[in-house]
Amino acid sequence: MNIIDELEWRDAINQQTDAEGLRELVDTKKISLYCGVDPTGDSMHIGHLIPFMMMKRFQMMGHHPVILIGGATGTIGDPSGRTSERQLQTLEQVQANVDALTAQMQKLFDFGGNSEVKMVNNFDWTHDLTLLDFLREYGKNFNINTMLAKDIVSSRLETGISFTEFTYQILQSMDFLHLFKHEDVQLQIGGADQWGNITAGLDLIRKKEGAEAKAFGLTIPLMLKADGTKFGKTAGGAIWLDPEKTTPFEFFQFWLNQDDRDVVRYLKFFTFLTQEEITDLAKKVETEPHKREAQKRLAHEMTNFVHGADALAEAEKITEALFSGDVAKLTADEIEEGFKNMPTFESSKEEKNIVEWLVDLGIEPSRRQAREDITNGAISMNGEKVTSVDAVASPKNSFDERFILIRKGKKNYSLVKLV
Ligand code: 545
Repeated sequence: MNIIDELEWRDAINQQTDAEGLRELVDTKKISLYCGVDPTGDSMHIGHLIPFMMMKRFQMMGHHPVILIGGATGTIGDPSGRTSERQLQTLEQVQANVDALTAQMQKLFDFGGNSEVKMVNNFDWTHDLTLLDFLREYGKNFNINTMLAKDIVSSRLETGISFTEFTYQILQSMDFLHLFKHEDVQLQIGGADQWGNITAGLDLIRKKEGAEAKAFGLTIPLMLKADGTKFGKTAGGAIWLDPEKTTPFEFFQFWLNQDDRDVVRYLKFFTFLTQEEITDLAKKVETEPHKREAQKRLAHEMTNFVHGADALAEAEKITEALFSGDVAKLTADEIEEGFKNMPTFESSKEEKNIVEWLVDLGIEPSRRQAREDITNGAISMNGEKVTSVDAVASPKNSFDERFILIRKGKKNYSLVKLV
């Protein structure tokens, strides 16, 4: 089975410039291929990750991925898929984002020592190009009519597009040509929105290197959810790879909560599980969906890949504690992570009668209600049932003098921060 069969099985191919030619090429040799990311932000989200996961699949089959960080293109910004002109970032901002994305890529794809993955920055071959060279060497090969006909540009003609953003496709084309010549890169991949830029690059390669030049383009379909809503977005926004923006626990929960109708597609698309393993999990979605084994495996694989084994263990531990109610075994940091999005209250570190304290904080509406809930055994503090209305809330009985956790009923948690 070659890489193209593998991608087809995973429903990971949208468009190809020459499907037969590429199939033949990967059957005869190990190729170099590339995908770029622009430093327009300081972290990728899971949508951006997709083509890089596909690059890893090429690598696993012996091919050579090149990751391009757009230190040059990032100062302009790709108009693809956007409906309005971008605000230029400062060069300092771009550089800070280059650093952040480089670190993120390194963590994910490990370029260390004998790794096969290479990283390049298009600033290196763009920054000293003069305007006249740009116009004479490259501009001459671009036909305005062809450029205008690209979706990216044509969709913006009504609202307007600057010369700067219009020129973006030339910059990305120069990269493909540069990598074709200097790194023997024969394939560029990207999300479906990159089709116009990728084909522009192929045109340039043919014009400069001759019609027989063997270079190819492949795009990956846009991820959709079975219910028609946008993939990768939750009420809290995008799912980021940066653990400061989306904690590993939230990340884990995102995958765990996927619909039965979507989970198998995601296993194929995102994980490195084998076809046999995925087929097996798909059967379990059919026969015992209540066990949610496919979702658990998806959450496990993704969190392990993006955040590593320790963060995964912590996310699984928090998930299990929340499910069983046995929160006492969690550390203060785990409490903070697991309860980030639950109702939060602040209390002083003074000891106080539990009834008074619950009412003062607003967790209980009245003393009468608080007493009633306690007597009925509906209130627990730090995972233990409160048995007396005379109990006290105290930093002595807290997580690291930082948090007290109150549960009302089966799963209504309130996090009280001691300040
Ligand atoms: C630049 C120079 C090249 C080749 C490619 C590029 C980047 C490309 C682009 N890609 C997108 C991107 O998003 C910003 C991320 C912020 C952290 O704009 N012109 O940089 C996304 N890409 C991944 C996928 C994508 C694409 O990084 O290709 O389709 C999203 O899934 O939008 O020589």
